[in-house]
Amino acid sequence: MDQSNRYADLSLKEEDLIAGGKHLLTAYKLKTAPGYGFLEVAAHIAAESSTGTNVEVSTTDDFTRGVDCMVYEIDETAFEDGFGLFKAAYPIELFDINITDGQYMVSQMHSLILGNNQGMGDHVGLRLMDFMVPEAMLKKFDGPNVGIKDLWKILGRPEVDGGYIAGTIIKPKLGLRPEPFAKAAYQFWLGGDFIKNDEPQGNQTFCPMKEVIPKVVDAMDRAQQETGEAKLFSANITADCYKEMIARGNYILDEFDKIGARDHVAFLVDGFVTGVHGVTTCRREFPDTFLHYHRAGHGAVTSYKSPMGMDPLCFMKLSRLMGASGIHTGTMGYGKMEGHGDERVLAYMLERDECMGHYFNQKWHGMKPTVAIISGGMNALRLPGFFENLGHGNVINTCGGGAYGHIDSPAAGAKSLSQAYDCWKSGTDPIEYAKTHNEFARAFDSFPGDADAVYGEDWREKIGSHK
Ligand code: CAP
Ligand code: MG
Repeated sequence: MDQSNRYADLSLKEEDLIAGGKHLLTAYKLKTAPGYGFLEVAAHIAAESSTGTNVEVSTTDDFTRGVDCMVYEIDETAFEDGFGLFKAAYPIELFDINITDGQYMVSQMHSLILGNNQGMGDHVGLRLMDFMVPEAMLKKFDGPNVGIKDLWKILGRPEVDGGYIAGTIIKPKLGLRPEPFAKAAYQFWLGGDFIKNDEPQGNQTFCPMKEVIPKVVDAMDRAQQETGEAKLFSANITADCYKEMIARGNYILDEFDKIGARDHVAFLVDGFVTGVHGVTTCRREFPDTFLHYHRAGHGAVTSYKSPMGMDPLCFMKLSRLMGASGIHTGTMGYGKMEGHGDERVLAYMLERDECMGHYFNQKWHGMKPTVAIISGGMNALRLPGFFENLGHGNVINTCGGGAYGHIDSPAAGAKSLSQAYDCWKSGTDPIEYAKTHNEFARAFDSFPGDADAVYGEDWREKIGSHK
């Protein structure tokens, strides 16, 4: 049934919808199944995502029709791969508010704008490319409470433009028992700021949480005393049940409290696999703890290889609405994961108070920022180019292989990361910089494949021998 006479009005103007402030706007990439018209399917999506179904139902009344989602713009040939674009406006009345506090929830919003419409049979691809939340809704999402400025403060840095946070992920990913785990942490902290659990690390029988955490606390204590610097640890509290997450969180905070370092802890939540529930549990149960949104599995819905799901930009926006203090944005083409240089916008959308996305300008109306966490195949050699592309270094960067793969030591690996930032910030040519900075120079020897690819094979002669 073609429902475009009810769920589409191409005379509606986007500027009027924005000025009215009563709609959440969306942009979708769509390819119809053979035999279906573009507007027909777009209207069906609007129906299924708001007040309708595939047929007229007799229970519909005038009020119902007043809150229909409306397709207001289409461009059937917008993309080279045979996909078209349509935009649709959702009246804000469609969105669910909590009975406890009147706040909007991300779960229902997600299930409406990217829910059943994913499985419809009259399209072969539907991807949410961008969305824009109006002020009236935006102010009623939790948003972040803790941010990078709180971490800068702990590190003794300025709260504005406090710079690069050099981090790592304890590697190997699995298989370290408590003693070697804590040793790995201690060794990195001698040169770096921030350590995170790798996302599958939690409470394995060979490394029980209640054995490893006290050892990590001790490692932090020793590293802080030895270096005279504050150190940070992002502990994974991901679990199926919120009670387990809260129990883990409380246990970890209590342990770090023993050295007065409760605020040196972040909580890592695997927000894609737990869903909004896991993130919001952490956001609300531990409002004073930095919420580290790790997104393992997100590629299933964000990968550019897929005609489905959502653009990574939408994923980022959802995480800020939920209240993530920081989220993995990928490495914008400089590391091992899928991505490209123009993904700068992911970081800008998270950290700015207003940002132009792929289709919409999003105003955040003072919502606190979410910091970009840069991870995945990074090392000191890749960082100067990354900072240049992004235009700043106010990020958390975690390099697992890039730190523990440094041929001298994890501490040297950590130092090479901060040196890479210093090199870029000072505008020095990396080859020149390497001549006077041993840890950075030794990163060339540690990652010769990257060194050849990024700086050319003659780096060996230019830098000379550093041992
Ligand atoms: C990085 C990492 C992260 C990825 C996830 C890993 O380790 O710990 O999970 O960064 O991707 O296991 O790969 P390396 P993303 O530094 O050793 O690569 O950050 O894009 O969500
Ligand atoms: Mg990992």
